[in-house]
Amino acid sequence: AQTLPIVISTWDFGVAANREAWKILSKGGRALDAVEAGAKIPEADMNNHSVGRAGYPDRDGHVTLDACIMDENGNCGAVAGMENIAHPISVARLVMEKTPHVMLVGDGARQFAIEQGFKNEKLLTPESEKAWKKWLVTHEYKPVMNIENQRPGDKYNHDTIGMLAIDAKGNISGACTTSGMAWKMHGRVGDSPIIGAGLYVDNEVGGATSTGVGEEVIRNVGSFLVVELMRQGYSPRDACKEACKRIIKKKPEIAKEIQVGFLAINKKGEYGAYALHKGFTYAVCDAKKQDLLIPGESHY
Ligand code: SD4
Repeated sequence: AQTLPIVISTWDFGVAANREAWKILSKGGRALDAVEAGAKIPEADMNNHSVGRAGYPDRDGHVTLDACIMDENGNCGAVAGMENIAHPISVARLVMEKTPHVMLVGDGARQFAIEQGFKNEKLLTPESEKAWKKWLVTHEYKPVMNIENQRPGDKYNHDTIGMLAIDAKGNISGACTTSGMAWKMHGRVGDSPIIGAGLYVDNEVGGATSTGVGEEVIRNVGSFLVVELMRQGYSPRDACKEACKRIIKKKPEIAKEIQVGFLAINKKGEYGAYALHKGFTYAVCDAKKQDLLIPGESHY
């Protein structure tokens, strides 16, 4: 049987993020604190061009960040299209804890962050600016699959961290944070900050999160779907597979060309994942092993 606590997260960079979350979970800390601390690792990573600082900008050169967080009591908070603030996951948590709202967007989110003591910073790095200028030459919007999977320093590296944790008390929380698809339209919001799409937690059942081209996840309310399937008795892996099948059924031509991956955990701590295409990975950390990286199964 799976031991608790446990934390799981998307992609190779999930290993380092899990380790940070584990510092909290292993001491009996709360899952909510663990997922926030874990998500902040890729947010701060200058070699990661898909989350937080140093994220690739939209087609107009703005770095706009999306994040959401959800706790064991069904509380949730989110920010979308936020500029100039390095840790959107922490702002999302404050939206949850300090406002009567669930989501703040754009300049309103930035203003709220400043009021809460966050620094106004330039997030576009010279390296990201260079990549953007290079993209402008062709300015063709064609998301590359699994780009996070390439090694840091590679030209394209882009994806989202979704993290799910169960603490020693058995409580579940989740976090999801991203700079969104590189070269997206200004104002575009993906699945990652949308509760039910990029992330969903139900403390009676489990949690789910997603990565990849967010439009197809929003269309199917992906993470909510995965949790509801687990409620009906699906294993985490089978629930993720079914959500992928839903995407394929609705838009078969699009599904062939894009990556989407789901990751899920149930109340017992059993976990699983499924993706449209090969190349998705996820990281698992519990008392037995802190740096497990598992290749996700895929449809194609
Ligand atoms: C989005 N799912 O914005 C997110 C993040 C992503 O590659 O870039 N995935 O659609």
